[in-house]
Amino acid sequence: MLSKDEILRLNLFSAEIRKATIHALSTAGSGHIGGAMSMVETLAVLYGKVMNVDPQNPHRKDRDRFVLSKGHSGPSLYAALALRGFFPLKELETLNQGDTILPSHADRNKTPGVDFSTGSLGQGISMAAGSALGARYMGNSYYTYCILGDGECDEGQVWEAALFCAQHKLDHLIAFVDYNQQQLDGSVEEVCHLGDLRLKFEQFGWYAQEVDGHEVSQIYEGIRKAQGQTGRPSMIILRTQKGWGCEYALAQPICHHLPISKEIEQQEIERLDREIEEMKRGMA
Ligand SMILES: Cc1ncc(C[n+]2csc(CCOP(=O)(O)OP(=O)(O)O)c2C)c(N)n1
Repeated sequence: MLSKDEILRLNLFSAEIRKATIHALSTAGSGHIGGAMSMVETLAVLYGKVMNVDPQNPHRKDRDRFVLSKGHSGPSLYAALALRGFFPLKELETLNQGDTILPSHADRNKTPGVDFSTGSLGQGISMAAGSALGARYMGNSYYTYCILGDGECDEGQVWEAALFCAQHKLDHLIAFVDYNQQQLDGSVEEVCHLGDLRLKFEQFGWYAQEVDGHEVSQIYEGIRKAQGQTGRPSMIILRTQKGWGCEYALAQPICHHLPISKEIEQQEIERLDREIEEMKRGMA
């Protein structure tokens, strides 16, 4: 179980990831804010607590691997990596510009700490399967973590990979679906309803759980339970809201990709700074 201090530290990390992401997106002028925001707490738990990574040596062989299968949400991953020290925070201001190390979608050839190139939805979970199987062949015990989008689950490749992971008993693979119920231009229900996603993964042979994706303690507990599994892969369905933690995005009917002005950045950063102060006071 996480201590109160750990929860505070991870909530503060989440707020810092949000601030750095909004700054990067407003410097670029626009971007995939909705899905970047909804997975922030999971990034905070992974990069702030769970994952064995070394910013000084991003290619260390025994590191845990991370696949951002919903690769368009790169900006909040970059913010988490920068805050962990993989590269200077200043780089966030080059998001999606020519010659940047931080393209809109994740690219392993450009960004320290990014293990897999993603953006074509549906493919990341296959990469994660390969990573987990590769660890076994190499006699390495690292974990592979992977975040999928709920809209992404409309891709047939996700289900082919899900069968493969169960067939090969990939118990060092822990995947998440960011179940924010929205995709690019509408709700998941309207575009292609997923039904009972937890049951579906269970039927595919996975150990599946559902947690509040904005509660760091629940995410952490889910990961600990998943790490206790042997002989089957794990899925953690994150109940989230698209745009969470950015009032401007939350207020839009569709917040997948939005323009973000400097005025909006200022309002959001001031609000997040107030939240940070309140969190710190609450623990004093
Ligand atoms: C194969 C493929 N088809 C279409 C797209 C365009 N696209 C980018 S994001 C997106 C919606 C993704 O929705 P979801 O997976 O729910 O992500 P989130 O809401 O978490 O951002 C689409 C259709 C793509 N990147 N790849």
